[in-house]
Parts: sequence; structure tokens; C-alpha cells
Amino acid sequence: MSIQTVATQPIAGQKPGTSGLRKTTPEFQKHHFLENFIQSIWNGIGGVQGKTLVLGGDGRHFNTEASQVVLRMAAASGAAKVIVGQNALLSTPAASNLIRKRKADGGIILSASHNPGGPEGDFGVKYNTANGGPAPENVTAKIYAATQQISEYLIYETQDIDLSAIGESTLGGMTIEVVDPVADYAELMEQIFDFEALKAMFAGGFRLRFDAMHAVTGPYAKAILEDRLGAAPGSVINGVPSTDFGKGHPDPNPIWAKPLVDEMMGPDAPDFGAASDGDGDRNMIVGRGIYVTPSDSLAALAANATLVPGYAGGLKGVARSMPTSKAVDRVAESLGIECFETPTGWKFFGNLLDAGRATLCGEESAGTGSDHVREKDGLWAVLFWLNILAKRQISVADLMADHWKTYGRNYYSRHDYEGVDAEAANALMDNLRARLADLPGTSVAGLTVTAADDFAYDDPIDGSRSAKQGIRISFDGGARVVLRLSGTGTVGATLRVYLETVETEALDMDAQAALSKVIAAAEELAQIKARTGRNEPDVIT
Ligand code: G16
Repeated sequence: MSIQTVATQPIAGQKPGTSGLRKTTPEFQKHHFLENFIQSIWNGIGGVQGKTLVLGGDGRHFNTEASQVVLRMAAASGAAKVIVGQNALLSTPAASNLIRKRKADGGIILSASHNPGGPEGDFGVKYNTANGGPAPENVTAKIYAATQQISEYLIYETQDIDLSAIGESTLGGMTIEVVDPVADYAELMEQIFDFEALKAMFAGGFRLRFDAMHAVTGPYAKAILEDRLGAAPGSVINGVPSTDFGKGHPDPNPIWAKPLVDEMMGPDAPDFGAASDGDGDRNMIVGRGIYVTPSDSLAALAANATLVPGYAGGLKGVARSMPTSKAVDRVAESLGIECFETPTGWKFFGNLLDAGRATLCGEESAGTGSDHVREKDGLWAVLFWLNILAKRQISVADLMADHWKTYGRNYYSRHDYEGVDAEAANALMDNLRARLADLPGTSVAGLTVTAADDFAYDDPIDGSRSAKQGIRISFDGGARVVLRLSGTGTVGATLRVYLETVETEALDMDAQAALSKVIAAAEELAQIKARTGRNEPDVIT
């Protein structure tokens, strides 16, 4: 067993995106690719000498091999300890919790989140800092700079380390502690939610369907929902993680979790349906006969938060990503608390959570979370909803109807154009950007533009500025179109068009119908069909 110093050179395309570095699995498996990036993380954060790290992943193809590389490279660079989930598994929120609870210096999460897995799927590596959250832009910038300067990496040459048994071992001078991936997380959930009320609700016959989508939350959901809370056996479906997510797309939305949504719209639907994604940080909420948009879910959680023991004292503030609907803004207004608008990317919530300015955060991309960890948290959101339903003794549909009556309804949809030619997508954005100053006051598809800009965020805590975070165009009466290019895709460009309109009277419309004018305005403004060569979006959520 010896430390090897391996000569290498920079590899293009290692710039972390919205959430770490995501590439196709074959690209990650190319010679030196993973090693270069891991060494660049070490170099970018000032080394790992004497540090404690957390390591885990969502179990996708290459998770096992990559975790061995990370361990051998951490040991070779002098890390003191790595706490790793059994079989190298940890959901993203569980990893965030472990970093915080064990006061680790940071962590490596192996995941491409909701992107498909498998030999032809995607893989990803994310570095989280000591607060448990995704590395902020000043850290990822250093990591990226390191990828451009790398000339060698250090790695132990050794046999694979057994990660199947809980306990401690050593690699060189480094301790490897293999932990139960579920235990600490389940304990945290028990501290936040009223488990007794939930047990009583399930004992009373409440029926749940949780689709783990063959991904990492299966064991967490079974342990918490079925074993501890008493949901009927079989309530958790697709609960055994597989390396290719059962050849599915582990993205909890009405497109990729269609069987669950169909069941929830059917005659014998359970009381509550939910799904989570590849690494367990996203969630989808469905009631009997009703799909709840992530933006509405955030607003409903905020409005009912004091029913949950962990938030009984009230919320300090809320935050949403810019493209997320403004439904939560009105809840914040009525509660008299601050509401922050941040760029897309959970990393932008970190400072607000650390500073105690926000308690709940959420994104249109099926992410909801709070200051209990520094990641969004799928199962937490499910438990939050269940806790509210248990306390209010109300159905999801009635709760939302009541919510809209009180606050009005933000009809919302996202249209995605995937795998678009990158040049064409950038040209579309550039063209629109160049016309922004002239748009206010003009009429588009019968709507009057009231404001148009390219969103720039000034972090109120550290003063950093993040520019070019998406084009937002507001119309008379509260409607809005946002356009941005995704930072998580791996093929070409993904154009996201976010559409929103507010209604205070007509609360029961089909979302696409309610948004028809806004959809027409987006097309007229951005000439999406002509510029992308697509007649319709690939995915509508
Ligand atoms: C990641 C980020 C989220 C972001 C989402 C979509 O989620 O953590 O903050 O909203 O990607 O980003 P984009 O629109 O750039 O594709 P996840 O669940 O993939 O880690």
C-alpha cells in the first residue's frame, strides 16, 4: 500500500454548474476525469490535511467505484477521517445532516440528482461545506480554477475498502467510519415532527403512497413511514435503490412519476401521494385528485408551519428562487416576515439560513427545505405535509382550496426545451436581453409589460453579486415569464420557460388554459419555435 503521485493535465469542462459537476457517466469514467476533479476540490478548498469529511451518494452506477477513489484520494492527501454511509449510500439531506451533526469540515456527495443513471446515464460530484450546504460560488470558482491548473494528483494504491459493515477501519493515517445512512436522519425527523399525531393518523386508516423511484429514499421512507409511523406495508413503492433507477428517470414530477399521479387521480386513490428523486432532496406532493405545484407547496407549508412542533415558534423568514411562483410572497406578507428572491440553486439559500433570516426555502424545481439542514429535503417535505394534515384533519384538495381562497391562486407551469443547440439557445437569450430596456410599456399578446430585466442577486449577508441569473418579464396584473438556461443538463442546452399568472376569482381552472396568454407572450417575445426549431416543449410541468 503506497501513495502514488500521478501526473495529469487539466481536462476541459470541469466547471461546476447549478449543483456540482454533472456529466454523462462515460465522461466521468474517462481516464483521470474523476481524479482530476476530486484533487481540484482538495486544492480549491486549501487541502484536506487533518480534516474530517462526509461521503455518500445516491447509489447510481459508478457510485461504488467513485467512492473508493474519493477515500483513497482523501487518505493520500492527509484527511483525518471520512464518515461514509454504509455501501457508500447517503441521501443528500442525510449527508447535509451528518456534516452538521458531526461537525465535519465538508462532504462529497456523489449524485446527478434527478438525472437518469446507469452506464449511459449521468453522474455527478458535489462538494458541500462545513455548514452542510452546497459550496457557494466563491468556493466553486476556486475549485474550477484548480481544475485548470492541475498537474498531478495523489492517491493510495490499495485494495477496495469494505463499506458494507458498520464500524471503523483505517487507510494509511485516515479513519474510515461507516455509518447507518438512515439512523441520524430519522432521529432528526423525529425531533421536528409530531410523530405521535402521525402514528394516530395512520392507525386511523390514513392511506399513503410514496414512490421512491428506485432511488436512495427507499430505505429512509420505509424506515420512517412504514416502520416508525405505521403506514401500511407496501405504502412505499419502488423502494429498493438500483444503480439505474429501474431504468427510469428519478425526477418527481407528473411526467416521470406518472403512474403515481394516475393512481392519485383514480377512483380508489390513497389520501396522500408523494415521490422523491435520485438523491432524496426533491419532492412531489399529490392529494386525492390534485397535484400540488412545488411553488404552491412552499406557500402552503409556510402558511401552516406553526402546526409543526419544529416550527411552532413561527418562521423567521422565507426564501424562494427567482423563477418560483410568488405564491409564498403573499403568505410572507400576511405573516409580516421577510421573503427573499434568490437565483436558482440551493447554494444561494445557505447564507440566509446561516444568518437566521430565513427558516423555509423552496424552488419550483420540486425542492423544499428549512434550516434543519442546508439542502432541500424530500422526505422532510412529505412529513411536513402529513403533520399539517394530521393536525388540520383536512384533505390536500380542501387545504389548497382554502389556501387559494385566502391568498389567491398563482397558476404556474414550466416548459422545458431539452437538448437544444447551445448556440441557438444562447442567441435566443442574448437577443431578448438586448431588448429588455425597451419592453416596459409595450403590449405583447394582449398583456402589457410592466418590468423586464436580467436578474442579478446581491446577497444581503456577504454582499456578493451574482449576475445574469435569468430574464424576467412582468406583466400587468401579476403575470410573469422567466427564461433561463438550465445549469444541470449534460447534453446541449435546456431552455426553461417559467410561466405564472395570478387569479383571485377563477380558482379552478386548468393551469395551461389559465396561462394561455402568458404562453403566447413568451413565444412572441422570445421566438422560441423559430429559434429552437421546436414546435412544443419536451417537458411541461
Ligand atoms: C439542482 C439545484 C436546484 C435547482 C435545480 C434545477 O437541483 O440544487 O437548486 O433548482 O437543480 O436547476 P437548473 O434549472 O439549473 O437545471 P438538483 O435536485 O438537481 O440537485
